[in-house]
Amino acid sequence: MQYLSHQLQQSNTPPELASLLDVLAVACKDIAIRLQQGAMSGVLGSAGEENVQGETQKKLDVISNDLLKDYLLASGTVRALASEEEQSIVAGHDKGGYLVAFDPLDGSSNIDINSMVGTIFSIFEAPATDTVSEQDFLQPGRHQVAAGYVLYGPSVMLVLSTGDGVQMYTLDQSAGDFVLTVEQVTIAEDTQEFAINMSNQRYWAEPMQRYIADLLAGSEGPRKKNFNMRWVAAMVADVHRILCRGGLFTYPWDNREPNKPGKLRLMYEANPMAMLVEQAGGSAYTDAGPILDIQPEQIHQRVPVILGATNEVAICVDYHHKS
Ligand code: AFP
Repeated sequence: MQYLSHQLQQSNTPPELASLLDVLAVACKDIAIRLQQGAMSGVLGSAGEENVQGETQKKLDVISNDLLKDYLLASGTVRALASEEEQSIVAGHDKGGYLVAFDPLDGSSNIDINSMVGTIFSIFEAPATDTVSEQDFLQPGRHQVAAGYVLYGPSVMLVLSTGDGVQMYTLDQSAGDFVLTVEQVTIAEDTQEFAINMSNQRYWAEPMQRYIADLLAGSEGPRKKNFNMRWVAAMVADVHRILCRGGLFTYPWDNREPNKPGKLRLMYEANPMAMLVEQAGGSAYTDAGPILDIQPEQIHQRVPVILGATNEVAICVDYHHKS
């Protein structure tokens, strides 16, 4: 059995990055325990506060965020961190080699219904300068040195890329460690499965309405094949399905709040997932171009997302260009 730390050593991951990834894995095992306790330990429900996004925080959002901050800041490997639950960056160890951006608990609306949630993380090298600021985080996603997530599902799974493909690990509860279970993840170029929140259909831009209508038209329509639909309402779970069996996932711009480019956040949702999807042979775009090429302007900025099977993403993006 290949445990995480052994696999990282074998893959020539820089020792400080391997140490940081090990700390992230330990923090997420701690989060998994809280989630599994659920109602028994009074961690469900709302924390009664709003976060920087104006979203009501769940108790487990706050607990997960605090756990990750404590572990990461104590590790000595983190120069600074950014979190969905933090207004601004949090300075870490002045000799820390890495910047970490994370969504401590993606899919929070699933917590109280015992459905899937996950922790998403994105890692950049720290600047060589003495000081660190939000500006240091504002790098295109292509500069990430590692990205991944821990999915708290029937199995607790760590999915990770350090730039050499994508590996999947499953938590061995008895050993208390993550075991390598998929050595190389690949996404098929074509698919017959898509993921979108259909209830927003009337708010989408016209090209997305046409693209989805053509999927729904199935074999009698222009695509000449039938499609299946899934929507878990947790990006981490929908992306995991795509890494496991292919598909297309999209959360497009809609006109409910026209000034908002999308719902998903670039730094700690779209960028890390885009790295994983590209490393697995898929594509990750906005309607304007690759997500990993976007020059960020602020740490909580939002983007529209179209990711998954390369040929299907190209078809979806093409609907926007033709219009
Ligand atoms: P929450 O963390 O607030 O539940 O949002 C999850 C998420 O950011 C992303 O993980 C999902 O894909 C998407 O929002 C679900 O959005 P809808 O609830 O509008 O379907």
